[in-house]
Amino acid sequence: MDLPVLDNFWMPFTSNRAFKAKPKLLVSAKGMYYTTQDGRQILDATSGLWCVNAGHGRETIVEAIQKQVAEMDFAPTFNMAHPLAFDFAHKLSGILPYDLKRVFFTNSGSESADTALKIALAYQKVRGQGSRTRLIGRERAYHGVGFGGISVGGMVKNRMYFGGGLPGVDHLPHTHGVAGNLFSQGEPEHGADLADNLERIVALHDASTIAAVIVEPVAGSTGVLVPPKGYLQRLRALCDKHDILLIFDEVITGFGRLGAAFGADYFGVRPDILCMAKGITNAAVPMGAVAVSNRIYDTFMQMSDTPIELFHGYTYTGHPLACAAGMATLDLYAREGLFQRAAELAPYWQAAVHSLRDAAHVIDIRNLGLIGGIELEPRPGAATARALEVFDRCFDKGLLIRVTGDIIAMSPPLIVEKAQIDRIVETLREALQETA
Ligand code: PXG
Ligand code: PLP
Repeated sequence: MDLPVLDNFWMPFTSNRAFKAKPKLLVSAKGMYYTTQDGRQILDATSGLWCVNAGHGRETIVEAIQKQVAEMDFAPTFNMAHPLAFDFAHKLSGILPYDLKRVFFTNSGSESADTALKIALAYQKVRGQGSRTRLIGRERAYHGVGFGGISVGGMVKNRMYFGGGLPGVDHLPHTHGVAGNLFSQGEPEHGADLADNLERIVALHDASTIAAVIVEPVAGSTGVLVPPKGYLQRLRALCDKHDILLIFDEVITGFGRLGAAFGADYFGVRPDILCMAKGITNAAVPMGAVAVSNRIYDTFMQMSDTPIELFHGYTYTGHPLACAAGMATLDLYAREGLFQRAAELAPYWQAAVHSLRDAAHVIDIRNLGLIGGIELEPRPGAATARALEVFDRCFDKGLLIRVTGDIIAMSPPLIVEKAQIDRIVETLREALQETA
């Protein structure tokens, strides 16, 4: 197969120069595997980009999209709608946790994060607490690439090139690096008290100026930071104490990744607003969503003094193809019991990734559900180079992993077999051994 012309596509979050010198092209996908342009099978240990939770090319999803596109390609949802958008919101509400049963559709996780922040600000205004304009994020957080998301986010490269960000934002400290937590299996023991930094922020700004706190239940993109035991519970209690909204960004932790429908279920902590994307359609059509509590939705319906209760939305909000894909995806998750399957496999996954403790260059290993993070000692004077080399070697050996900084992050589809987990770990061990 000939290579395409590589000049025109400006690739996202990629060294375009390095890629275009040595392209890696995927041309088809089925189940746990991609096929490369040169005809090799690649075992997918990352669910694409944390999104293909049910594995690739699932027939019922493909058929649902094909049927829908032939029937109605697009319909607006501003001042009119189509039944599928309501049907899908209703179906989704069946697995949404607690009382988060009202759904606003977006097209990505970035749009979900920005939508959640805007709903939080508008909610405070509508309920007569318009002085609550501050948003609190966390160091090392990833909430996508919109200006809202990078403002509350905490990954320096994603922020430093793009101006000052939203005003009135503050950050909690991240939860990594607490003494005694290295090589924790599952939730680390130490560090729940890091949530108390919210008290410090409240003392500095006053609660009456704070609208919301946003966190990822497990921080994914920054390199798999699992919350210390009790941390999220403490954050919830402090938000209650100060009447601050708690937003969970579940773009990665949603749809079975932790072995429960959502991180909120897994940790038993109720957010007020919940962001989704990725696994919502098994990534077959781009879509995101924001669920809010009945209380928030009802407040808008009862107290808004304008006919339009929320001045926000996207051309493609509730796109028919995405709704069709989402319906088929939720059916598939339920029919195959994939969230339960992830929960049952999690101990095997945990033992497998922690068996790399004595592999070359490994300085920490973290895991929860079907997520694994393996931190490497950076090569002196060349941060990220070692992990990138491991990534390349794995790809050459037929394994797709993800690297962020010097951390390897893995999140296989929830259909992964034990023998495939063994292969992931053994391939990684070899690649680490061969890397200087
Ligand atoms: N919030 C969270 C918690 C995410 O993980 C987004 C928002 C943004 O979603 P979109 O759909 O706009 O990309 C994400 C996305 C990685 C990686 O390298 C992680 C994400 C996306 C791409 C790569 O780990 N997370
Ligand atoms: N820019 C322009 C000029 C537009 O007309 C629109 C939508 O109509 C947008 C941006 C927003 O696009 P979307 O609704 O797809 O986010």
